[in-house]
Parts: sequence; structure tokens; C-alpha cells
Amino acid sequence: MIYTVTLNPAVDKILFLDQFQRSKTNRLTRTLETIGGKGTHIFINLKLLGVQSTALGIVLGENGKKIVNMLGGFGENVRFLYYDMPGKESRTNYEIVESSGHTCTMVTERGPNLPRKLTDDLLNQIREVIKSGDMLVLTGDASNVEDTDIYSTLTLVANALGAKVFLDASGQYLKQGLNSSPFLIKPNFEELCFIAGRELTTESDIIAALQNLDGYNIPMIAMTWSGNGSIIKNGRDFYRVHPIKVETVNEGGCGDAFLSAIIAGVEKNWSIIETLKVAASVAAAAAEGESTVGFDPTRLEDLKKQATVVKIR
Ligand code: TA6
Repeated sequence: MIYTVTLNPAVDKILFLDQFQRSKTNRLTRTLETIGGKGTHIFINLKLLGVQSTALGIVLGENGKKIVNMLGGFGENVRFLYYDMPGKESRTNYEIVESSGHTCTMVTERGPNLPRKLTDDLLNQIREVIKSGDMLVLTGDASNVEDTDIYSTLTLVANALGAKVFLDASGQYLKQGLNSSPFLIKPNFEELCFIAGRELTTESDIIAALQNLDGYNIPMIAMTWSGNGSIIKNGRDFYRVHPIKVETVNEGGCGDAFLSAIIAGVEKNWSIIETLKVAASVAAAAAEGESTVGFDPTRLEDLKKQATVVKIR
């Protein structure tokens, strides 16, 4: 079984307008409310790819109930831990989508601080459910958890139980997560520069920075590069995944879509080339959609024909 974990889920409010103007009154053309948080997106995208998973995480208050209700619409395997604590509500994130220039800007709330008991409950739930051969997907912001080692702790527990861990985090949560040797990390370009501790300017720079992570024994590294596609390290091999040009409506969530396809490929034992072609296609289909989550599966066949994956080393 694949388990997705969302420590800081959200309700996403997507705000559409023509062009955002600072210090002016901006009139929205429409709004859209959907589920937010990277783990929840992986759960939904996997469903669209025909892959079963179970959604784990922590929700609080009325917003928490709303998140679980929305998730329930995408599958029965929703096993979030719900808490009703005075003054604590799962967060709301805002995404400004400008039709001119097709830019999208995320404005995320911090989310409620999670007392240690709550993350211990989740840790115990993970200890109970994970079996050898399972996969654990740890993604998204965890700044609502004081312990920046949280992802490292969860990874060590899952590794010891014989599971594969997929980690998509930022800052200290990512840096400390390296030490626990997850199966895959998905830093974007900025996050790889952060880990490398320097500005990376060329493709060779990026490959050298990825090679410098060999000491952490992470079998697979997927560096996403927003509109430039991505560079993948799989064992000792390197692949360049070129972006598929599409009519972009909302880029928010494309990284989650890309990772969902890689997880599906590992689960279904697709070849690396097939996996990366599907990943590029799912990310492109997600960009064509107006939401931060999901994509139109009927687009994949056509998009896959346009996918270019090159083994570069
Ligand atoms: O990737 C899209 C998205 O998951 C949005 O749904 C939004 O909620 C945000 O990113 C959450 O990301 P964060 O890193 O704050 O967990």
C-alpha cells in the first residue's frame, strides 16, 4: 500500500484575475475552492492514475472537517487524525492566478502549531500500518511542527519497517531528511541550490550537485525546474526531462502531479523512460487545468507522444 502524509493540509482558495496590481483594488473574475496540501494532491492524482493509496495526516477544527469531506470525494482510504482544539484550525492557502501571463502566486498560511501528542499519534499510526514493501510519501510544508527532524524520524521508522520513502520538503526539513536516506527526494531548483549551499548556473553544475549527494544513499533524486522540465538521478544514471509545451492555465500543483506519476511508475514497475514520460505528461495536463490539484487523464495519451526524455549520463 502507498500511504501519503500531509502534516499541514489546507483549503486552497484560488483567486482568478486578469493582472494583479499592487496597491490597487484588484477585482476577481472568479474563485475556486479545493483541497490543498501536497500529500492530499498525491492521493488524488494517484487515484486519477488508477493507483490506490491511503491518505494520512492531521486536521483540526471546521476547516479540518471540510478538508476530510473534500478528500472523501476522491476515495475511501482517508485516515486523517481529527482533533477539535480551541483556536486551532487547519489552514487556508491562497493562490492568485493571473490570466495575462499565466502566472500563479501562492500565499500560504502557517497553519496551527501541532502539539507533540498529535505528531506522536501520527507516528504510532504509521508504525501500525506500514508493512514491508509499502511506500510512504512525505510531502509539503511542516513548519507547523516544531521538530524539524519530523520527516527524518518518519523516514527512519518507515525504512526500518521495509518501506520506500518519497520525500518532498523544503529548507531544514529537507536538509535533515537527507540523513535518513529516503528512497527519493524531489527538490526543486532553488531547494537543490539551498542543499548545495551555492548558486547553480549550468546543467553540469546541477549534475555535480546531485552527485555530491551520493553519500546520503538516496537511490532516486528528481530535481524539478519549473518551466525547464527536470533532471533525474536514478542510481548512477542521469536523465533530462524536457517540458511539454501546453496552454497553461494554472501551474500550481504541477510538481505534485509530476511526483505522483513517478510513484505510480515505481509501484507499477514501469521502465524509467516510461515513468518519466508519464510524469512529464501528467505535469503538463495539470498545468492545463484551473485547479491546484488533479488533471484530465484523457489528455495523457496525446501528451505522452510529445514527451522527450534523454539519458544524459
Ligand atoms: O503544490 C500546490 C500546493 O500543494 C497547493 O495546494 C498549496 O496548498 C501549497 O502547494 C501547499 O504547499 P506547502 O508547501 O505549503 O505544503
